[in-house]
Amino acid sequence: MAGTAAVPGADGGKCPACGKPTGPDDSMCPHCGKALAPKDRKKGFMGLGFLKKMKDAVSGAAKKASEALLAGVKKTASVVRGGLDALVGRKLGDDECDELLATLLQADLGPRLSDELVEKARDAYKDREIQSPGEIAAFLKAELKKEFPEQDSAPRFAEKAPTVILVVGVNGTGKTTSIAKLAHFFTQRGLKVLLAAGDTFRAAAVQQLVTWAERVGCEIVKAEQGADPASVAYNGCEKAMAQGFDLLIVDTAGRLHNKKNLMDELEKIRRVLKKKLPDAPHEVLLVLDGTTGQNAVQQAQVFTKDVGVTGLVVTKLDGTAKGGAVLAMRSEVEIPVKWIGLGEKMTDLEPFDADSFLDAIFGENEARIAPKN
Ligand SMILES: Nc1nc2c(ncn2[C@@H]2O[C@H](COP(=O)(O)OP(=O)(O)O)[C@@H](O)[C@H]2O)c(=O)[nH]1
Ligand SMILES: [Mg+2]
Repeated sequence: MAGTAAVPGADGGKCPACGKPTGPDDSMCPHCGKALAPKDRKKGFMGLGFLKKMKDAVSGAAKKASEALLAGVKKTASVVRGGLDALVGRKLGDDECDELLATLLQADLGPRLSDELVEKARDAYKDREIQSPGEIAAFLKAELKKEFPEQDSAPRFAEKAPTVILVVGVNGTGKTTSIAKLAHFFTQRGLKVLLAAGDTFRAAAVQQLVTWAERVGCEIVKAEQGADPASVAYNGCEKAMAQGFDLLIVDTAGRLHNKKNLMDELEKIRRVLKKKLPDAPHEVLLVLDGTTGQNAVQQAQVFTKDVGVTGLVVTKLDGTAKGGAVLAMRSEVEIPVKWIGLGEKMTDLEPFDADSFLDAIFGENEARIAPKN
């Protein structure tokens, strides 16, 4: 493979049958045709082929899983669709605009975005771009689509393994569960994943991640309760580099009683990771509890200012009618939503795909009309 001169045996890149070098993307030995396990593929290099394959895997997963998504966000969808259905057959006057606003607020799209959408719908109706309130769903979908540039939600990978993902957020939002889900997602796709139990504040937090690592079938680096989280992250990074892991995912504590301490701790973890790998962390994911709606939006604003967040994970969308907060994030916080949590199992995570999400909320059969600029 061009640019990936594999050294036999280095970074696991050796066929167990013929002993010849393998590439990072090979599912079969290119020399003797033996099927290769992930451990037999070359590690330590993420070529363009690899990055493309991962991006395809992520976007493919989003499209395929849309049934899970439909089921996951059905509470939010029923609020939105119920509200829009009530307008069908009426003129879009002041009362109807008020009702539309109330519907969007109830689904927690937030005051700013909701106002903006209602005003756009009102203008479009005046300009006869929308002929009847029945077309509002398609119109809103098209307007919201403009807010989500496609490439934005793609996960970030290091050009050369390991990629380091730091996971931050307030306690109880679903950090540890989301880490397990991410580990499962990437392990299933052939990556060698290592976890670092950086929430050393409570012994139970370490144990929770250990249990998940066993279920997922990946390795974990941990320390005693009370140990310095930055040293756990450092040890994780060292092991990931030395043993050819593709991905290191670092868990962190999220107690907010003293925000400055928390931010200092996260900053120290970043600093220490950089000592081992100057580009790390390659991704900082902020986990937000979707059931808290606009509070999640506020948390996003606080964290993104201080911690260099590169992506959002919005969890618990299965339990709420406030899933519109995912859309509010986009207008209030300049960080893309990358993953959404749709349940407590390790399979209940999807890459965020704006099209599928908007379909799930506003109705799949609504025409995707092009918004007028
Ligand atoms: N329904 C549902 N529950 C979730 C989801 N993600 C996490 N949880 C639950 O939220 C609780 C807190 O999760 P945890 O990962 O421990 O949060 P952390 O404190 O941020 O690490 C647990 O009971 C999880 O099972 C989700 O997407 N849907
Ligand atoms: Mg946790």
